[in-house]
Amino acid sequence: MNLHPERACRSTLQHIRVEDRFGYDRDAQATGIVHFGIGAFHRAHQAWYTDRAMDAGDSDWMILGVSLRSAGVSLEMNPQDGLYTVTERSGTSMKSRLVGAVRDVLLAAGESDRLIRQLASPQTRIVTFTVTEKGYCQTQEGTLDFALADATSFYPYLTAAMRIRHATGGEGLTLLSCDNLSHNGRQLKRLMRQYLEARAPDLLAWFDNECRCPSTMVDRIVPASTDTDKVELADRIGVEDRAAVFTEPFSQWVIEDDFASGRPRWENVGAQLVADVSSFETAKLRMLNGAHSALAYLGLRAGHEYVHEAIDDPNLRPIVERLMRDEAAPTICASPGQDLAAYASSLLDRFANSALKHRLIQIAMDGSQKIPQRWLATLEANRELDRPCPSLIASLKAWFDHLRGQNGKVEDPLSERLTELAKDSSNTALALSLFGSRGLLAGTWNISDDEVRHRLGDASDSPTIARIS
Ligand code: CS2
Repeated sequence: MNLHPERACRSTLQHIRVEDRFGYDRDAQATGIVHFGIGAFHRAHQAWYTDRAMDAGDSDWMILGVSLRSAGVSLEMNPQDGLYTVTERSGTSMKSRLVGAVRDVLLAAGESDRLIRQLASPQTRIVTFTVTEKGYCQTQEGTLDFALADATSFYPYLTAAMRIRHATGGEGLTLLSCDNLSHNGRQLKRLMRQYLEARAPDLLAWFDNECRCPSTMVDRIVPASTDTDKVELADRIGVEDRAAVFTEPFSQWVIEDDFASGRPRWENVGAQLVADVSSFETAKLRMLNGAHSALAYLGLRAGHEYVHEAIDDPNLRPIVERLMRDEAAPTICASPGQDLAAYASSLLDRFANSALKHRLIQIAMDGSQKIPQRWLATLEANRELDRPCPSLIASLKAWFDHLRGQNGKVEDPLSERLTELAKDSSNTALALSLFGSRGLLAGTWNISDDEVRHRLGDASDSPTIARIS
């Protein structure tokens, strides 16, 4: 990659030519947030909101970023003193903000003492998470997978820190999940409790009384940054930014207002603090994410590379529109003022943003973790009302083709077993081996074997379904 000779960092701060930048004194701010999973999404979303909240006058909410697996982000961000840009793209317009909210990034396994010290520090009041669906280490039955949790997750670090906070009379923490799980706060609380019950039962009562796990709905489309993006950016802003993120102008954050000991006033910079996020969260998961996954598998199968190409395809657009308007929306109990028809229209526009270059293959990964809350919950709700879902069924069959290797290597925590099951199987056999009573994903969809055969088997390719798929 041939970038600009100067790198974005403290000493080049004044040379960075951006449209917008933070104005607060970073050195005067304490670290109030520890974030697990500091990828592009966090940098373009929660860190961006927190940065603007500090600009609007809040203090002591600097972020310590934590990577659980790879040192990649710390290598990008630490030489830049945690500084990076967020560039919003739409049509031909581009607008960059220099964000100062991330203090630095550590790799959990290599610096566990420092991580636990920061989590236990009285300065830290909130722990946020974007560890993706698989990062919560659930078994197919939804219980905690202890082998995974002990080896690769945040649970042990939090437990060690809670032990110190408890012993020293410290305040409780707010654990804020920002992942695409239904009832993400409730799920995190349930799994954290399972971990404590087994590994530190003496902390359970303290956790229940002092800590909070509000649910949130987070939304901003953030494609993985490419080298080409970063080269173009360097030309525009005059320095190299290896941690740059690129996103759409839209963003939404709906948060349950239930915090253990304070929070930034995110509402001053556009977040919505509400008593209950469920209708926003369900709409986002079933409509936005549900449509995204459908576009990914149907779009790749049709030979597309990007989301905007797939939504422009006259064969695919009606399937996705039907999925949102006629299959997902009727299963959602909207809050007053929440207009699901308008939401579907705005999603179609967002998907069509060709400046984003959002790769379908990025969305296609981890299907086994995403599909239950994106599609199966909708299928289940429609089944109770005896309503057909041709778009979702067509999408599931496109996922089957993806598992057969049609789009290259399958990226999924269950990839080995999934590809083994999919190899040389008919749709009927594969559907049964996934969703049948003894299937790999049994329990994710409450459906009998006969119904699996009837709805997903080869004979179920009715003319309507065949036409739309
Ligand atoms: C996408 C999401 O990759 C995916 O699975 O559906 O990351 C999506 O872009 C975000 O949830 C949008 O808020």
